[in-house]
Amino acid sequence: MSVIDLRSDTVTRPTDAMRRAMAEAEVGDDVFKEDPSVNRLQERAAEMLGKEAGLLMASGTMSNLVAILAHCRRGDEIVMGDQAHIFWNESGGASGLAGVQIRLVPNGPQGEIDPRDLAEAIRPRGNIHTPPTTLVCLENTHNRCSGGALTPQDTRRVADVAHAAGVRVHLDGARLFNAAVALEVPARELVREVDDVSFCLSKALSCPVGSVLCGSQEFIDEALRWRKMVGGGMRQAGVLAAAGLVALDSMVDRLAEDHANARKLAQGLANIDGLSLGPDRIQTNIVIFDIDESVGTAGDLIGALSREDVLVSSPGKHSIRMVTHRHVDGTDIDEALGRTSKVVGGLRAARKGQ
Ligand code: TLP
Repeated sequence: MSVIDLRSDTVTRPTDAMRRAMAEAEVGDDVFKEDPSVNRLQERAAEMLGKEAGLLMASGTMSNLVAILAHCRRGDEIVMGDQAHIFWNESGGASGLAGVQIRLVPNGPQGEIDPRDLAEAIRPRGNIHTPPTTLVCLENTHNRCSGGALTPQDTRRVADVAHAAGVRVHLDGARLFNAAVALEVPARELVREVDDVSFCLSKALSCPVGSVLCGSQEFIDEALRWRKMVGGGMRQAGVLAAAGLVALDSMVDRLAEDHANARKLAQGLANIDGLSLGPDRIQTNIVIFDIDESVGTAGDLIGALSREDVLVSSPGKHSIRMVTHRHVDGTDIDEALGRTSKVVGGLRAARKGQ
C-alpha cells in the first residue's frame, strides 16, 4: 500500500529541473550581495509582484518575523485575523523576538478581515497609556481558513482603512500564487495595496528551501539588517535561488491541478458520515473539515489514518487538514477517500459498540 502524504504541500521535493539548476547555479557570497542567482531571483520576484525590491529568506516564518521587525518598534501593537499563521504557528516570534503585542480581529470564512473591525481595533499614536498600532497582517491564501483566497478588493478595503490611519500592511502570502491561480488574477494585483509581501518557494512550488520578501527599496534595506541579525545572512545561497527561479518559471500554472484535486477530495469527504465541510468553499489546495463526536477526536482519526498510510495534520482537536500537492494525483485522491471512508466507518462502529 502506497503512502499518501496529505500533511502539507511543504513535503514536495525539488523537480529534476530544479536539481539541475541547483547543480549548475552561478554563485557568490550573498552577504556581499555578490550572488548572481540570488540577485536574479530577488529582482524577478519583485518585478512579478510590482514591488521595488526583494530579499531571499530562509523560511516563511523568517520573512514574517523580519517584516514585523522592520516595520515596528518594541511595544507596538499589530493587528491580524484570529486565525493568522503568525499568531498560531510561528512560535510566538512576533512577541518573543520583535516585542510587539498582537491584537486579534475575527477572520471571515475565507480569511478576510472586516474593515470595520480593523477600524475599531486601530489605536492612535500619542497616548502614553496605549500601544500604537503600526502594522496590520493579512494572509493570502489563508491556511487555517481552508486555503481561502482574498480578492484584490478584500485586500484593498483593509489596506485603505490601515493607510488612512498611518498603519502599514504586511501580507503573509506564503501561498500567494495559489490565490493568483485560483482567482485567475495576476499575483501583482493581489499585492498592489500592501506595503510588503512574502511568499514561499518551499510549499506547493516544490523548492527545497526559501521564501522571498518584497517591498519598497527602503523597506528591503531595513529588512536586510534584521535578516542578518536573526541569522539569515546566507552565503552561496544561489544554489537555493536557482531552484526558486525554476519555480517561478514553471511551477505556478500547475497549481490548478492541486486545486482541482482538493475540490474532488472535499466533495468525497463531504459524503462520508461523521465528517462535515462545505466542499464548495474550497478554492485552493487546503481542505479542512470537522469531525463529529461519533468518530472521536482528531488524534484518533490521525492515528487510524496513519495505520492505513494516509498522513494528515490537524489544526484543532476536532478538525483535520488535508493538503494536495504535486506528489498526489487524482488516483491517490480516490484511494485516500476510500481509506478515509473505511477508517471513519470503523471508528464510528467501535464507539457505538463501546
Ligand atoms: N505553514 C505550515 C505549518 O506551519 C502549519 C504548513 O504546513 O502549512 N505562513 C503561512 C500561511 C504558512 O502556512 C506557513 C507554513 C508559514 C507562513 C511559515 O512558513 P515556513 O514553514 O517556511 O516557516
